[in-house]
Amino acid sequence: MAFDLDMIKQVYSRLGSRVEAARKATGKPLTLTEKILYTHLTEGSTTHTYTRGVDYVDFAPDRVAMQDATAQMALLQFMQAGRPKVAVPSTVHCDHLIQAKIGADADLDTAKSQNKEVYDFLASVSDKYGIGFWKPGAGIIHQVVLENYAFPGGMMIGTDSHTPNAGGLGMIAIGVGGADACDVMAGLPWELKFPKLIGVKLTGKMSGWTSAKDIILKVAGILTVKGGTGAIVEYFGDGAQSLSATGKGTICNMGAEIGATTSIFGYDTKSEAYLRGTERADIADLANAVKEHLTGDPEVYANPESYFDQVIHINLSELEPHVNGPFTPDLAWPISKFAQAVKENGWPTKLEVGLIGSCTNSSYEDITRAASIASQAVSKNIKTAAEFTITPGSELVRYTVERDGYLKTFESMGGVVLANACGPCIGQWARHTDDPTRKNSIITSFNRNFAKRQDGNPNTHAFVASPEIVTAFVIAGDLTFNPLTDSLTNEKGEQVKFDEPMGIELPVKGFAVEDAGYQAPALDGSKVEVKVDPKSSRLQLLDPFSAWEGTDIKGLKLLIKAKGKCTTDHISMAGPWLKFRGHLDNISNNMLIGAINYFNDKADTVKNELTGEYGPVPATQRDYKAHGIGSIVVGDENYGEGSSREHAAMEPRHLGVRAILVKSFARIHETNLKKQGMLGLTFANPADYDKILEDDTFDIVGLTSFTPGKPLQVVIHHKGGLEDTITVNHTYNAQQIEWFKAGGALNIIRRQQQ
Ligand code: MIC
Ligand code: SF4
Repeated sequence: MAFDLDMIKQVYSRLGSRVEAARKATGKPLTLTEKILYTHLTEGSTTHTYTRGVDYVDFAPDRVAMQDATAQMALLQFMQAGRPKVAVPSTVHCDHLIQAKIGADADLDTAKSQNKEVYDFLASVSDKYGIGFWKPGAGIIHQVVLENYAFPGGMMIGTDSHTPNAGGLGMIAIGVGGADACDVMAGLPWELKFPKLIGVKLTGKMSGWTSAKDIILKVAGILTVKGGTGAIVEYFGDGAQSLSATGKGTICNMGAEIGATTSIFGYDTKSEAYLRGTERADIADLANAVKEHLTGDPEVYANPESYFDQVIHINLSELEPHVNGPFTPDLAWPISKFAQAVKENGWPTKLEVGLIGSCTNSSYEDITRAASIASQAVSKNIKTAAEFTITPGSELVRYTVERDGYLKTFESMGGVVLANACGPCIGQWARHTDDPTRKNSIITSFNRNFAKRQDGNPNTHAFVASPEIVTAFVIAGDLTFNPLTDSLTNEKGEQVKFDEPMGIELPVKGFAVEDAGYQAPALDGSKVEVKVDPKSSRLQLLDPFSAWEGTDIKGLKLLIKAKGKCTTDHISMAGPWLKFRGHLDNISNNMLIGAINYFNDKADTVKNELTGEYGPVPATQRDYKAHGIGSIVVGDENYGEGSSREHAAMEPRHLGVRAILVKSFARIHETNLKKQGMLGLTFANPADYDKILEDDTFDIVGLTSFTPGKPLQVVIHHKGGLEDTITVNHTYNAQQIEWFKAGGALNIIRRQQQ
């Protein structure tokens, strides 16, 4: 599991000179983000005159991390790249495929037998290509990375949208699709549009019930799910320095919910304490020696408006705990206004289940703060009203909090400890409910709360808050209760109030673990055989996609015009479908089944233009494919928000959709489409969305002179002979146009290997 100290030394030896060169070239003091980005430019791209939000730049990340649900596709692609070993340190983490049903031990055993084929595949590919393998039960990717691999000033990519969690330790950590990971593991540069910079200045100090989670819940309310698109969010100010490293991790983690490329905090005494506390004193020593480069320049922080594209000020002394939701993570309510919002909107006041943990909030500090509330249920004789689950983020944290008695505290008030895995957060939750048609409320300390996300039930109203607020609500069982001000009636009939939560940042006795769950790869993997059963329903080797035909694309049908929010959960649902993440044809049967059809307000019911009948989206598309007819998908704003899963791009590609035309895209999804050779287009005039009618057919014109910065045209043939020609924009650069022409980026890598 050893982190790569030599690699870190190399990064730090470049840091000073790269920062100096950048200061000289730009003639300006630098933000922390710029320092790290400039340190990771590839040798060929060392100019510093990039226009933010415009120029594509090549970077050389230090690490790659992959979780099991996305690693399968990433590694199936990597296997085709023809490399004997990965070019940068990489790890695989088995966390997403474990279903939460009974409790940690039983659920883990079930997962190991149900997913054996996939775990064996991931373990053998890792062994062969020099990738570190974290077994099921070891923990959730982002927590394990923070504990073991994140380091200040580093740059990492990960096949999961919450990779930015490592920003809590001062690393630029960015979520990507598997095809991007495949490139970096193959030693190719990784391209990113030079980000815009949003500065968040934190002043004051939190107290009482307010925690790091409330900072990001508040920021989400300010910036909304789109506000961070194309930007890196840099936090600074004396308030930032008072936050624990794991608290900073929570903020960066959930920064994915505002669409930010990533978020980051500078190196400070809290980062140092965390590194030392997780047995990485040598990294702390190295970081101390280059400390001045691991934070933004003082001029920048003194005068942020001159250096950031946008600046947000938050006074932590005044920040209230927040509850966000339902159905979207940016609907932010300060706790003092929440009860009223629940009543006014008619959301179910009874709380049925509270869930804490996940990659966002499962640090030692989180658990101790939540436990300090949980223990009051017992000491104050309050009967816990709702169900309660706890998902530790890693075996290291789980083992330590068990040793220190906190798991017992939860169990004594009715909590159920689940496996160290994603579980309910990703819909891997066999929730027991007497009536799924009833509107109901749950509250979690996770980060996403899109409809159906946790339990697949559209009637579930999911809210998001800090673990301690969730715990208090669980005990009260009522969303109109304000834990800060209200009392509860206990079993003796007395009125009791909660004392404020108390947490411990790092375990006084240090972390401990018996088996962290790590498996090192073979030194020489050339003899390791990777087997994929051709009859498997879970794994399928990839066939190359076909190249562009060299002409404009004509006569496309409208597969679906998606209405409103269309996240990757709508495009390629998780939960029960996670088991097909390594089998492109099987998982394609979930394509867009959650998207709402604009013309009938129904999910998974679209008109098949060949038969005139309404049917499921995947079946309709398979029919078009069988007839050699292409189609397009039309969508609204921030299409593809949420996850990094590239299945949301590969499924339409596999089934013959030719273009996705939307008002705007979420970053990772747009790149995923490009990587797979799809056309991702946006309406030049968003109101043209209204011109798209159900029976239209489409021609995409201008492809033979497809050029960066030059819009394309779409001719819409309406039924009855009328026609509209609209302009559509794209963000393809020269390289990405080559991917389109070749039928996908992997076809180019493959060609280079031959
Ligand atoms: C998520 O939180 O949505 C996931 C599940 O972790 C995804 C990755 C996936 O779909 O496998 C993400 O955030 O990227
Ligand atoms: Fe897992 Fe949920 Fe974190 Fe995604 S957000 S990595 S599903 S715990």
